[in-house]
Amino acid sequence: MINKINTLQEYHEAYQECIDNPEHFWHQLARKFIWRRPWHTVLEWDFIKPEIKWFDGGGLNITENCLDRHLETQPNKTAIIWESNDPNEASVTYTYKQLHAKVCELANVLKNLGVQKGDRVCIYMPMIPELSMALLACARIGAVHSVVFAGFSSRSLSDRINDADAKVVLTTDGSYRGAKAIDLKGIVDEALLDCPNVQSVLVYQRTNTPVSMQGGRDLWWHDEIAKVDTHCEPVIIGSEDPLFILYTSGSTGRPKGIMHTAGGYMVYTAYTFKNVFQQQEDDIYWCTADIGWVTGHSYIVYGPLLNGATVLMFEGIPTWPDNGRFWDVIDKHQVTIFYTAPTAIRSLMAGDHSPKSTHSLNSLRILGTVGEPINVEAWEWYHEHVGRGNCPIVDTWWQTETGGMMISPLAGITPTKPGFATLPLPGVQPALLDENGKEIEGNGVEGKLCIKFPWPGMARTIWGDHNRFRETYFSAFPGYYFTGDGCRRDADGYYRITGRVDDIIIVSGHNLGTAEIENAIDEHELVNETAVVGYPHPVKGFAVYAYVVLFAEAAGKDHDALRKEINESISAIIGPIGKADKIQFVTGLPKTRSGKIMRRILRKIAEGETDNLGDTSTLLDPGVVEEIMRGKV
Ligand code: 7RM
Repeated sequence: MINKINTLQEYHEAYQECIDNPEHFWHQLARKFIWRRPWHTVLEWDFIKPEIKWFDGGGLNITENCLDRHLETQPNKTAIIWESNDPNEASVTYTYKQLHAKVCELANVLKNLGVQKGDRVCIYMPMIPELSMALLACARIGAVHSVVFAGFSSRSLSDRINDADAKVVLTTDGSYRGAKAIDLKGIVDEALLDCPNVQSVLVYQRTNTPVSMQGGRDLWWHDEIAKVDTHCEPVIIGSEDPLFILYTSGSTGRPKGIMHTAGGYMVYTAYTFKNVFQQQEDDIYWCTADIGWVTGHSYIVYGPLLNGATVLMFEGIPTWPDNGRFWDVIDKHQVTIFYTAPTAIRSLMAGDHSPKSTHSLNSLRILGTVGEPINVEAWEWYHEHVGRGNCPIVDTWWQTETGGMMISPLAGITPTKPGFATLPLPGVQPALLDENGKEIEGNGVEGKLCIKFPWPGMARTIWGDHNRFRETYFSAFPGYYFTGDGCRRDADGYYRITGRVDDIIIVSGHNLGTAEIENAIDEHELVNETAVVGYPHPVKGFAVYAYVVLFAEAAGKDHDALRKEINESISAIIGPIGKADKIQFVTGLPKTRSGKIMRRILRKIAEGETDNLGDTSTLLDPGVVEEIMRGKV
């Protein structure tokens, strides 16, 4: 159905075609989908305002393309295979026909709760099939989903619910993660103390643990499903109407509600999924991300289902009940395409977590990675120990904001190099910019990665704050979308992402804003001020290093006890993923005369650098640096 590139020459042709006539290129692709109303304009754009519109005037429902269209051709094909956290619990499968029915039922429940087109629904659920159904049910009726990763704290949840002004929350009684059971409903209850506009909470029973149900607000999923049938007409929405909001960390303050619209996102995720993975009809595709992140949205839910693929969904973690779980699951379900993150790869490289001789892994055909730069050692280990030396690796660079993959090999087609995301996909026009905002031409160069032409999957705004959208992505280099990443283009024109150039730390593939963590630490009553930086970590990619200045009242307090309390505070406000690996107590922070903390210096110290600290001449008190270096933890 969706155009597939089959050779390197075809890739180069498609790439060129998309430069010469992007509107024609995307028009031809978009025509392959079910539209209920044709578009009048393929593309309108302005990177200064910024305003981007794809397929404007068109009307569609993405679930018709994910589900209904496959009912004619392959109703009994497996859409979802679900593997429980507990290896002894039976797996569950849904065919396209069954999934369609489940989604329609849930959509009818949402309608009964008063949810209408354009309303926001917050989804806070573990990795069970009902989570995919929840996204699709919202899309079915034109509601805007806002999924919050179920590892976030109640405070993060309430902030996101309020920012999006969601009136319904979908959750479960509890969740399992390895040996742990988590009281999700309890976290929701706590969050909702601060969310006056939430009218209903729909609770799916996953753990059968006792929870409190607030009368007039909380409803059991199964009770409501019992009241509806499996027929639900799709609500047709405009191409440029919102499909979802997904929050991502900002370098300052509050998280940003990245908003994606329906038409362009649909075309882009479907096209990139098909081509990057070179997906075939009989593939069993497994992406280990959580649906709470964009990778899950685009490449567990929308991209694969748009292509009628079979998707494996896994509830658990790689290390439980033992370190072979990923390999067990691959063999059990005969996974052919496996997509994971460098942090997972690095944790499985360590110790004896490698696949054993009892693991076959010979169903695997293609491997993928996403989320952070992958170091050469991890790439080679992945290739040799997981791919058994014969599976192409696609290192896919993209972002929440880009909606889909941007720079990536096409599996088995683009020659790869360890550590390189290789070449831009058709429609993606990267540019490397220097400090003065000048585009650096030619090869063998390095700069800040920008994109100079729109692609259909790109975010359209930050929910409720278009100014911040412009400021964050379109103002550093006027006329360009700025990614926040540094990048090298080597002699062959291959791209290698070198990491963030802003105040975002990627810890185990999760983006954390330094400001966010600092805010959380500052909440401790004995903390005066703090500066947070990332430092390289062998497994997590980066880990959090916090420099903390205490109030005088803290004198004599046990430092290890304080460290524990500070991490509890981070855990409560952001979630356990934000915890600091290292906390150093200092008497002052290196600041410029204008009062700005010089994180550049702190980053170097955290990395273990002792002499090359760069220019310290603008420091108010250079003595502070000496002290910090002496006390490094
Ligand atoms: C998909 C996703 C985005 C940031 C991005 C980069 C980093 C992602 C790669 C990568 C090097 C990769 N969305 N990043 N993929 N860096 N190589 N293949 O991760 O919004 O959560 O993060 O992640 O810094 O800007 S995200």
